[in-house]
Amino acid sequence: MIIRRLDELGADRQVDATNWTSRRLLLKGDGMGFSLHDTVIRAGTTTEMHYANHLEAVYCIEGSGTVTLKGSGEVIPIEAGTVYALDQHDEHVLRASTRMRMVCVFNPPLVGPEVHDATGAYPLLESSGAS
Ligand code: 9YT
Repeated sequence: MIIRRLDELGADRQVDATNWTSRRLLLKGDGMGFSLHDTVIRAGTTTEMHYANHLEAVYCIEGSGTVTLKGSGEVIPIEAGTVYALDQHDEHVLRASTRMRMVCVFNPPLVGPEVHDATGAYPLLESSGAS
């Protein structure tokens, strides 16, 4: 069994981007077949994402904002208790009205250091590169 606590995560499991901080509780190396993140989105930010290489489910546990689907233009309100699952690799824009805290699951799992590329995707990495 793996036990991991948010307040005990090392720097190698925390990724800071301009709009968010992702605490990566479970990664590919943990062997679960998915990665599990506790992610804080900064208030007032707009983030364009397109996870072409991954499926992601996002469960909002704090705060509120919207997700806009780039294809249809549909605007979906997100608040604590809402999950959205990007089952079509949906290109989308997340707008955080307040600080938001999200539990995110990625399949295939992230390996550790991934940040968005210019298209809003994460690359498919085989390992974190750490020795
Ligand atoms: C909600 C969302 O996708 N935010 C970007 C960060 C990502 N979820 C992560 O790596 O934790």
